[in-house]
Amino acid sequence: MTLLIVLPGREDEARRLAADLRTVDRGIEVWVWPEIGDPKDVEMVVASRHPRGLLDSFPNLRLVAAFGAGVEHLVGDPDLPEGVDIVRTVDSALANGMAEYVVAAVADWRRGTKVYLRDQELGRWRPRAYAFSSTVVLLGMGRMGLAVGQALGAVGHRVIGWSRSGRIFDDMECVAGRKVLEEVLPQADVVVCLLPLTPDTEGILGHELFLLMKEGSLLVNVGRGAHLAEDDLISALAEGRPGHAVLDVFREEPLPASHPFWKHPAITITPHVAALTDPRGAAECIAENWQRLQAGEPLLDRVDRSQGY
Ligand code: NDP
Ligand code: OXD
Repeated sequence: MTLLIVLPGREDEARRLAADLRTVDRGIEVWVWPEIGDPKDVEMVVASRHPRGLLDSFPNLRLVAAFGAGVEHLVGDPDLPEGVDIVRTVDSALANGMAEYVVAAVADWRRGTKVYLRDQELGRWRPRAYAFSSTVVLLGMGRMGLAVGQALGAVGHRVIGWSRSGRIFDDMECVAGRKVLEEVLPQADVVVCLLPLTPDTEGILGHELFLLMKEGSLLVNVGRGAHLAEDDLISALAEGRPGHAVLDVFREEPLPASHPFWKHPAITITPHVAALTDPRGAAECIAENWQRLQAGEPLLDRVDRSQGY
C-alpha cells in the first residue's frame, strides 16, 4: 500500500518530504501527486490545500495527515469519506517557531522596535522606557498555545490561557467559558489567537471582543484569517482598542495588494510564516502514524472530526 503526498504548488517541498520519508522508513512506498499509480493502492494521504474532489477517489483510503497544525481544509472537505481518520503533523519545531514569533511580536510592540528602526535611519539615539511585564491572554491552549505560554512565562509575563476545557498547566492561569473570557480580556495587555478554525471560533476576533480589550493593547492573530472580522478590526483600531495588531493569517492569502491592512499604520503584517512545517520533522511524525496505521495502534495527534480540531 502507498502514501500519497498532495502539496499543489509546492512540488519541491513534496519531493523533499518524500525523500525524507523514505530515509525515515525504508519500507514505505511514497507517491507525489499528481504522479500516481492505481488509486486503489492509496491508503494514506498527506495534504495541504488539496484540490476538491480528490479525496473520494481513493477507495482504500484510511488516513489523511494535514501537512501542518490546521485541519479546517480537511474537516470541512465534503469529499472526505466519513470513516477516514485525520491526523495533524505537529513537531516541536512548529511549536518552537510559534513561541519565538509571539515572544518577538510582544517584545517589538512593548519596546517600540519600529521606532528604533526609524531612529537608526536618522542617526537618532532616543532610549525609551517600557513596562517590565505584560498580561497576555492566549485564546487556545493546545500544542501552540502551551509552547507560547511557557515562552512568555519564561521572560516574565503573566499568562492567562483560555481553552474549551480549561485544561490546567503549571505556572499559567487556565480558564474556560465565554463569561470568564469577558472577565479576563480587560486585564490583557496582549491577546493572542491560537485557536483552530471551527464554526465556534470563526469571527471570534470581532467587535464584542475588541470592546473588552484595554485601550492601546496588542492583538496578535496567528490562528486563521477567518477568526478575524476584518472591518471590525479597522473600526476598533480607530478607537484604540486594540492599539495595534500583528497579523500573520488572512481570509484571503496572499493578502490582495489593494487590501487596506497593507498601509494601516497600526497593523503589522507577516505572510503566514509564524511557524513553518519542517519537512524532516514532519517526515518523522508522518512515518510514525503510517507505522501505527499498519500495526493497528492508536494514531498520534488524531483529530476529533465532530469537534473540528
Ligand atoms: P490544538 O488543536 O492543539 O489546540 C487548540 C486549542 O484551542 C485547544 O486548547 C482547544 O481547547 C482550544 N479551543 C478549540 N475550540 C475552542 C473554543 N470553541 N473555545 C475555546 N477554546 C477552544 O491546536 P494547535 O495549538 O496545534 O494550533 C492552533 C492553531 O494555530 C491551528 O489550528 C492553526 O490554525 C494555527 N497555526 C498557525 C500557524 C501559522 O504559521 N500561523 C502555524 C501552526 C498553527 P481544549 O484544550 O479544551 O481542547
Ligand atoms: C499550520 C500553518 O497549520 O502553517 O501548520 O498554518
